[in-house]
Amino acid sequence: MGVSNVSAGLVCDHDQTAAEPEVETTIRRRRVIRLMALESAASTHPGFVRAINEDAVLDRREIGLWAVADGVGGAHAGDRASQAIVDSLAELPAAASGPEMLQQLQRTLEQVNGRLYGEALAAGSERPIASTVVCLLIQGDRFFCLWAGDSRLYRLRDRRFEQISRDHSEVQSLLDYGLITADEARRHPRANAITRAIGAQQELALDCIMGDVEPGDHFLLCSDGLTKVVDDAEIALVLEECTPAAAADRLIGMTLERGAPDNVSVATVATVATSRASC
Ligand SMILES: [Mn+2]
Repeated sequence: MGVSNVSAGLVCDHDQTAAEPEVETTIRRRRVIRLMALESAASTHPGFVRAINEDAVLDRREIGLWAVADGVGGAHAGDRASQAIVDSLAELPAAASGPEMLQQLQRTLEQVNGRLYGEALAAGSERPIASTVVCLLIQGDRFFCLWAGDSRLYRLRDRRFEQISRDHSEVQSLLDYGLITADEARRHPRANAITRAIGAQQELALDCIMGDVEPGDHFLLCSDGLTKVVDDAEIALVLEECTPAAAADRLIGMTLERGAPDNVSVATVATVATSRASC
């Protein structure tokens, strides 16, 4: 179990807004290049209750792309859907810029959506061939999160642990309306009911959040198999104390120790400052 990428990959970004004082005092303002190494790991496990693993994970540190997909449905529809997503993302070429990469990513997910939707339609199946997906794209000092469904992206920064994505689920809607508490949401009988997924509808509606990346950030992508049994405070502590590879193993391990009622997947990404250079 576990695929890990722990060697340093360099992300080079020309950042003209965050010039350091010694750079500004030179006659010709120089561009500051922020060098960050990315460390990452990904792991998935079927758990102890489900017969097959309908989750799939992707770790492409070399192009700054990670994904977790959680297949919906049974009769091998779920695992086919999540695997189709990850297989398509595995072939995504590196693009010249972050926005271009994001566009390619979106297009790829739309294509998979169309394919899976069409397949279920052609088979006359009432059940969709569908899967959630959460993607993290890191390009320079920006990140983009693209998702559909309830697989999540979290970030730990300066000891602040934050859920970046927002679930597309029935319980999230109940939470938004203040009808249930966060604790009730976790134990809700409709906790598995998602409102968006790749392949579920003809038109795909993805959500996207972008933000800055700072050295020392830890990101976690995960399926609900983790968050059903490990709470936020425990996850935050693991990310704070462990390297991405150790954190991925530890989070899967904690889930297994607690009976792993669902398939569980994690991808962990940390940014480490290497140096600042100018040119
Ligand atoms: Mn799940």
